[in-house]
Amino acid sequence: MSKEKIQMSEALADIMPPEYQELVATATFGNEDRSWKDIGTSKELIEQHSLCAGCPESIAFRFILASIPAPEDSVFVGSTGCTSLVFPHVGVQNIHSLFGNQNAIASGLHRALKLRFPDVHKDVIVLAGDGATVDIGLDMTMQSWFRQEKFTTICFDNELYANTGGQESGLMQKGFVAKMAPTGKKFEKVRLPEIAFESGCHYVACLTVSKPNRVEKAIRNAIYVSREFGPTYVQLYTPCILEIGKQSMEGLDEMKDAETIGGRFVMKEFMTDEVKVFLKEKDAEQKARKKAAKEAVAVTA
Ligand SMILES: Cc1ncc(C[n+]2csc(CCOP(=O)(O)OP(=O)(O)O)c2C)c(N)n1
Ligand code: SF4
Ligand SMILES: [Mg+2]
Repeated sequence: MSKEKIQMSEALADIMPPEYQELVATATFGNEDRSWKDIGTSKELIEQHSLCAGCPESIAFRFILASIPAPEDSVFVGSTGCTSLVFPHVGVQNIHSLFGNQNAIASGLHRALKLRFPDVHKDVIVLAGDGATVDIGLDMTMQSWFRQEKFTTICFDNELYANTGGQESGLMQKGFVAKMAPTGKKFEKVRLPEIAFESGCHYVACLTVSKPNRVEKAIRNAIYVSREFGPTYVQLYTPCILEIGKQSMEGLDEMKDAETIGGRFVMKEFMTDEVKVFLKEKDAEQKARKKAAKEAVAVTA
């Protein structure tokens, strides 16, 4: 399947790096039902990363890139921050925008792609930190929702400005003391998932990235709904282990603890009634496709 979507010039085949050869040969381009479960058997769309060892943002990137339904027809829009350091290593088209401007850039991009390719779903996906999404870029974020722009916004919520040393953000929890916020946060974490839903998002999910199944479902839901209805928002708790004083292997436990009953990040989803019906239909379609694929394999075996 991959080869039908991504081809290599024969003249260059012998000098292309092995990572690229592998990408062309085994990546899951063109398979709508690609999944995090392909990790390990096909080439991932992230080659490496420049984040701190064990940073939950790196796990989030791997799950998101394995879950998007059409990477060959997707464009990510990033913003300055720890996330932006990863995009040069990613095998999907992406644009780096000026800090905070990501949803404005994505609005223009999506409209242009719609004009240029009216018959293809070109998925525009914003992926930025909480500082970019909720603080400096909040106006751009919310105006894109008010305008009902048809793309997905993903926020990596590590509850501060990690890349610049740990300043306070609107998503920081009350009372938290960071390196560059020594007096402690004075008010509660802003409830952006609720605000997003009230501001016109048709599907909203807030969760950690400890469970790949859930991340995959939320990302696919958000993208499918954005194609048909309008803006969608996914907030992923990806704690900055450096700032909360955890070791590289402790990020996963931090996320698991945060999502247990009574924790700060128990998964929540908001959607309109028509989206509920739509997603049920999408689920049924996917199940039917998977069943047909299994039967086809059984016939050829
Ligand atoms: C226009 C502009 N303003 C400020 C900065 C400085 N700056 C770079 S990264 C950053 C904070 C990023 O925080 P966040 O979006 O939460 O991402 P994180 O690094 O936490 O993943 C800031 C303020 C910048 N690069 N450009
Ligand atoms: S500073 Fe924090 S958010 Fe940034 S890469 Fe390191 S652990 Fe991850
Ligand atoms: Mg942040």
